[in-house]
Amino acid sequence: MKRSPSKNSQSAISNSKSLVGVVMGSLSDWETMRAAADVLDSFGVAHECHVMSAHRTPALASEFAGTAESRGLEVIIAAAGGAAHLAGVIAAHTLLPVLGVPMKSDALNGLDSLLATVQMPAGIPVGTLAIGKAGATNAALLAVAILANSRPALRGKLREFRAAQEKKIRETKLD
Ligand code: RP5
Repeated sequence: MKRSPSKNSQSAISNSKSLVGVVMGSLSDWETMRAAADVLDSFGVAHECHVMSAHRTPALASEFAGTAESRGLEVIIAAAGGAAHLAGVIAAHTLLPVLGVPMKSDALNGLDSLLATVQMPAGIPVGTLAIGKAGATNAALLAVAILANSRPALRGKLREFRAAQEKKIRETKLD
């Protein structure tokens, strides 16, 4: 399980036994996407994180997606900002479920990223989450839920997570 995104094309495709691939368009997205890696870590889900771009490294994005299933990945989380085409391009090259996370952008606060990620043409789906850290967190939780369909132990951990979250809120006291 890698804890930081690989930074060059040579190391951007791994042969590890990761179940989830987390990819992002730029190293500048990592500050946000760490949240996804942290959630996957907390559930003990093996994952790999890489930087690749639909625009700046199109061949790498296509190679990563095209070989993902044969390398054992079961879910891909793809984050990008602005003209955010990474999740869509990845989805076009694989049958694996692709979860898109729109990054908050300087120019339009992530609305551009959201629309670019969510407005896929019929036939190639991207499950799009919220803009920014909430989306990164929920993408990882959704990846866990997908994997948990066929992994009872992981499903148990997800149930415990929900119960702990509920307990914390029920016990919240205001001044
Ligand atoms: C996108 O452009 C990236 O996903 C990032 O969110 C945005 C800005 O990238 P940098 O200019 O910071 O590398 O491709």
